[in-house]
Amino acid sequence: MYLKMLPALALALLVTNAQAQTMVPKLDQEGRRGDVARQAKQRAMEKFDAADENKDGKLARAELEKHAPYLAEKLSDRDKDGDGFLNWEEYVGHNRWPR
Ligand SMILES: [Ca+2]
Ligand SMILES: [Ca+2]
Repeated sequence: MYLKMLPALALALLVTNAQAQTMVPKLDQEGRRGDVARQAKQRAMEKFDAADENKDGKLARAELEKHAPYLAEKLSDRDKDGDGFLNWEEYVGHNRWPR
């Protein structure tokens, strides 16, 4: 009885894992997921550009503190290349939405 259910359970776990890895939809995805991705990217770009006051394409700590304090607190975590600024990929936290 239990043994019969194992393959289904294993499959369910695999699917869940795959979904977690693709939580961030790609921009070129068809249908609703693609629409959501494009809209979310658009909103993120507007916020990024509004926060980037000196228009150097990256967010300094002072810009983050003013516009996105929650990211200023996480700057050292999010700043993957360690230059003290958040670039676009570091700001959105993934590289699936190239600018
Ligand atoms: Ca800036
Ligand atoms: Ca950086």
